[in-house]
Amino acid sequence: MAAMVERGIVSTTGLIAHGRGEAFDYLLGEATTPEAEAAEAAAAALLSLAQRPVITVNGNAAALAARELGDLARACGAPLEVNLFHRSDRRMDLVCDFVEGETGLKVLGRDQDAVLEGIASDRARCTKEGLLSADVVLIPLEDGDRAQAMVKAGKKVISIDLNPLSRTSLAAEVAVVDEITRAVPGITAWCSRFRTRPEEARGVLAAFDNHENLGSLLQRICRGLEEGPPK
Ligand code: PTJ
Repeated sequence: MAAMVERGIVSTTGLIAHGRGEAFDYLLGEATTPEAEAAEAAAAALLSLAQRPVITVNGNAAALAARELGDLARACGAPLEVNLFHRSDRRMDLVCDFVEGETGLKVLGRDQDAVLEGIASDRARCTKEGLLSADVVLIPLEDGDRAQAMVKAGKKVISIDLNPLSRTSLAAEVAVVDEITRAVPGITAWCSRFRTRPEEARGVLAAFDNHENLGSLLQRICRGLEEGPPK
């Protein structure tokens, strides 16, 4: 990630966000929990059943998992849209070029021609073709304001965020609390399964309750802390 900051892909604030994520990953045992697995299945179900799914990509997501996000985009038929919090024209070009080079896919975001209501920062900028007209949006490593604005705009939001208490995780329809490099291949595998099984996808989605799943994750973290260090 430090090298990615030097290249201009990751912002300096992105390094701090990365550290926040790592701290939660330690509390979760640096592994995909059963709750994360359930959320990954529900996320894939939502993406598979969507009319216009979109995957947003920021600097951190690009640096950590560009290829994996490209595989997921192919598996669920969603375009990748680059969208930066710390935006400059130079950084937009750098991240778009990087993601296109890693995935072999053309990304949306170079020509932002729309604005998402309810956000003061540059992060409101998006594309009409992508994010603005999406019904389901996957937002890896997203800040809370933008996640809430998307929910308010009527979009079904899937987050990937290691913090189960973040505003993003709480606002999402499906919050995947897992490290991005584990979460994305997990979601992709479920998408491949649901391609020929829409009924199964509907069943998985109907059985998923985000609030309950986050509660169960928090209990898991608390149990781990009470048990103390592994022997
Ligand atoms: O590239 P930009 O300019 O768009 O900026 C991107 C950042 C990440 C700086 C910006 O979106 C931001 O400040 O995000 P937040 O509010 O820090 O939220 C990021 C969330 O991602 C935090 O809750 C972290 O715990 C979580 N996170 C960090 N690393 C990972 C992670 N979740 C999953 N996997 C990770 N590797």
